[in-house]
Amino acid sequence: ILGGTPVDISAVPYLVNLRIGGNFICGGSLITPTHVVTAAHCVKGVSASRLQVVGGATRLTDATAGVRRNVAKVYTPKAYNIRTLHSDVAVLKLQSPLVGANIETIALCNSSWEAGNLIRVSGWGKTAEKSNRVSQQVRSVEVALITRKSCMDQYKLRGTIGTTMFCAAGPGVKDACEGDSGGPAVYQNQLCGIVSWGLGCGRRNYPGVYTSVKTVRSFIDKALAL
Ligand code: 4AZ
Repeated sequence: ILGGTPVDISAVPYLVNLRIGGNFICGGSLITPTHVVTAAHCVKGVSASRLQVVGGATRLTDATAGVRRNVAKVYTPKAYNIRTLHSDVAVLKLQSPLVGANIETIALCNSSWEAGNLIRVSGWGKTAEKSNRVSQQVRSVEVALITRKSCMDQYKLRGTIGTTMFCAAGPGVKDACEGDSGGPAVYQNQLCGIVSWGLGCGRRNYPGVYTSVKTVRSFIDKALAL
């Protein structure tokens, strides 16, 4: 997270961190006591048995912090495209309910928005593009939603802003970064976006790109029913 502030996990109790073999890889959001939404690019091809989810932890270190759960199943949509990051969403089914202090579920998106509305993004990602490490403490920032047209114009030949994506950035140097992927973008107390990609972090003319939860809602609902 660039341009944000450190927060306690109690301010973002739906935010979980994802680990492979104990190592932090991505953020995620708890949508039922046994389901986490994250980005497909975080978990595609990873065996569920290697994945763990930690809730209720403000800091990444400190092995005793938070509540840890193993993952039983990883679901990604057929439409996910590893090159374009179309449909960059995954649902993780946990082996047992993730409950405890400062752990809460978040509702899926029902809201509509317009350019300029602010959406809250949180995670343990890098605090500068050129940094070589993630943040130990969770951080949070509000970024402004950008029209599809202006995002497409800004990315031009540097990427495709597909129908499952939306863009947000600034004002000023405010953005998600590496390590924030899979984490929540929250509007009106609803999970409306998933951190997906961007060219660098906090660069002028290259907004953060998010998976639009509304556009992948049918996949999420199907995964919850499995
Ligand atoms: C990443 O590499 C990443 N500035 C996530 C978000 C953004 C850029 C990169 C958005 O996971």
